[in-house]
Amino acid sequence: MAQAAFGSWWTRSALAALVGCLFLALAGHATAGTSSLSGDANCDGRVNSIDAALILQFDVGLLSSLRCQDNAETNRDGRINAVDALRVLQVVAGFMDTLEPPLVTVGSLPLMVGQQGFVDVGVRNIIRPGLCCWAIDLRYDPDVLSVVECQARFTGMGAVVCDPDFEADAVRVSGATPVGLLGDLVLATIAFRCTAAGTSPLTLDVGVLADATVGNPQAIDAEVRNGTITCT
Ligand SMILES: [Ca+2]
Ligand SMILES: [Ca+2]
Repeated sequence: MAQAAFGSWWTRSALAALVGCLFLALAGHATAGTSSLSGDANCDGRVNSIDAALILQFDVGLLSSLRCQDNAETNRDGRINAVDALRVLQVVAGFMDTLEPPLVTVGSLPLMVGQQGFVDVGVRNIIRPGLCCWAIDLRYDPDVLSVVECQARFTGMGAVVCDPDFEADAVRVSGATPVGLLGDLVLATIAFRCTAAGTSPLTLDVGVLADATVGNPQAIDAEVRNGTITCT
């Protein structure tokens, strides 16, 4: 009798300890820090199935908040739900390369008047099926800068153009390839010369950014990070 009672106590205690450990693991309290990593719902610096479980628990109301709630919103649709959890699991399983948002970027430079410098126009975090087609205008202040040269940097199968004289204040970088380009890519390198003192914004105007879906390219919803060139 006493042995049975002890066994029952031990079983309940073990279960309670196990549930406690699972809760701590799922909540990520033991290792939580800060992170802006998309998908990292518990801020432990990793994106894994624990994050997917946390997002699902939040979605069904078992958790009222997440430690890094902004990270849990992975597809920028304004909701944290099973779609976000699925995207996390796709990364875990290797079906997606990253949950970080696609970006179109251009660099920034300080230059002396009369001096020449280079900035790259590129894309980051491109996932499968990859980048197929792009047409991106880089606008600048022609009272401060002149374009010396514009060189397309893509050398694979397809066609690319970098037009330094597209408009009086804009360079156009465009290209197309049947092979989906993945990851981080430099699309063009542009040489500017400072012609007067001042600061010129480098503003990206993304006209086309489409993926390599066979027969039906889809627009890639990318964030834009502009740059500046300061001439002194
Ligand atoms: Ca995590
Ligand atoms: Ca979402």
